[in-house]
Amino acid sequence: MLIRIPAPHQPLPSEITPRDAYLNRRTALAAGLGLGLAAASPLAQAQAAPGGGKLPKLAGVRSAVAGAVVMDKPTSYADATSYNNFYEFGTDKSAPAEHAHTLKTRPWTVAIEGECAKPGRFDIEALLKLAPMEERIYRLRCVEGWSMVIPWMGYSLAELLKQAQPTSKAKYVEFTSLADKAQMPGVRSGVLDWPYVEGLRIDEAMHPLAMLVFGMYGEVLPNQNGAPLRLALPWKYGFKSAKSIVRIRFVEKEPVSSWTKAAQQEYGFYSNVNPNVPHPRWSQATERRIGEDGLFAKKRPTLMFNGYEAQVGQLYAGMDLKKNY
Ligand SMILES: Nc1nc2c(c(=O)[nH]1)N[C@H]1C(S)=C(S)[C@@H](COP(=O)(O)O)O[C@H]1N2
Ligand SMILES: [Mo]
Repeated sequence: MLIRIPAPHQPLPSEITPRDAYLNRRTALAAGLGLGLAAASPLAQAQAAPGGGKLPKLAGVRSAVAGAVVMDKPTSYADATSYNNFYEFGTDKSAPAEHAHTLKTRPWTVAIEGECAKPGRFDIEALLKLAPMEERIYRLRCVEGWSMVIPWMGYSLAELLKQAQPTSKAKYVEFTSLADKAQMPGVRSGVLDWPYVEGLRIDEAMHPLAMLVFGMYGEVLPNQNGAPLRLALPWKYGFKSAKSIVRIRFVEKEPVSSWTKAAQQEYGFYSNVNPNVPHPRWSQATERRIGEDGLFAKKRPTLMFNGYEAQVGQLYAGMDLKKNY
């Protein structure tokens, strides 16, 4: 039996989970679905946190990357697929689930461009086979003050990036989402400057926790969650994790993301989760975990780097995190 010793900054599950959820997890652990046996048991968590059962299955093994599996209880599939931000389909939380059925996820290619020795186009079928599919359970903290816990299927973004052999000029990576008015009704509105663009410093992009995601809850991604592939960057605010990506470009200069363009003082390039740096219009000290909205539900304290400080803190050593928000 493996005993997991939480890092000092990580509260014990018994401290952060409502009592009944905690007891449920104890039962699941006793049944062999917990972390001890899960490493050898593909999709163990998917059994504990079922998907919708309507989309193709996507199998994977429990990730061995440090910090890739948090102990928090996964958000229900129903909540994770009905309360979404995907402005290409509208600004209401319910709009993506209502409208994203018009998104065509096949055929799909991702262009790799810019400062690299091997630019090219990757077909989605090739991307699915590029590296072993892993299951990781990440916290997702939206800049708006709510959070979820999602079992993603995918692999480290670095697996793809290294194939392209970035040059020494590749200081940053820019990600572009699909923007097609015919498939995405929200793109007809001027709420953002389309296409949706995001960016990372190259060392952030190469960090093993930066994940290229193809599925969730043991199934392929629902359209509203960014099918057929998106990012999951668990230590950053949710908007950094671009959905339905069609282009990845290695660049020398810091990319300007869509949200920074829209409101530079509010959405900085780094956008690391940080309870000590408030958004200009609200505090970031606490969060509402989706699914815990009962009468007695308490807000949770937001964790530095969303609880991933032990893994990613070094990336920002010596940086003023208030200036580099
Ligand atoms: N292309 C694109 N990607 C996007 C967004 C978007 O509007 N368009 N919203 C972001 C925001 S604000 C969040 S919180 C997450 C939500 O991901 P989820 O719906 O899978 O929970 O997706 C991010 N990725
Ligand atoms: Mo968000």
